[in-house]
Amino acid sequence: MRIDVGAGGNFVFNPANVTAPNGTLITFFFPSGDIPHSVTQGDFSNPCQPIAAQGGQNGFDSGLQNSVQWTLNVTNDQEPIYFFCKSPTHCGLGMVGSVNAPSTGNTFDAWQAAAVKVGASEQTLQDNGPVTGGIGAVATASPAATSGGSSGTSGALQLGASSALTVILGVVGGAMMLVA
Ligand SMILES: [Cu+2]
Repeated sequence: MRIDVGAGGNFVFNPANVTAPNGTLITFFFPSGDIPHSVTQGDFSNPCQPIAAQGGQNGFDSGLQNSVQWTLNVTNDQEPIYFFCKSPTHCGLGMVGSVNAPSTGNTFDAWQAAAVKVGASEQTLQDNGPVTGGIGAVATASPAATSGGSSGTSGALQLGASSALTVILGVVGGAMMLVA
């Protein structure tokens, strides 16, 4: 399952709410560019702030990133999982998402409305870098570079192939220079 971060250059996750049973891998694709984004686990009752640790377990946090992909594994589909972007002002502009949010009560729409209500009062957060683990969904690795997320896994493979080609050409070029 794929979620695009900052899709279309907007302060959104797309899709912003997904239904994902246990074992679902959700891969977030971060765009290239000057504006970093994050996928930071939040708490419905305290929008635009990282969720408090539960039983010694912190919420997941990608850290502020560009041009990476990052995967969460859903481990508790019985509770909704809320997340937001901690890049300054983004959450208050409504850059939030959810996994398995209910259709009534604490819905995605209610979560986003609560974030927008925080708006300009949003507190700037420190970037403490990637946090693996998570509550109800866990990251097992830090973000990894992509080609910018425009073409997903195949793009990453293409980038790998072209990088290898560049290395080969570089070696050939170096050899030629030595011969010359
Ligand atoms: Cu953002």
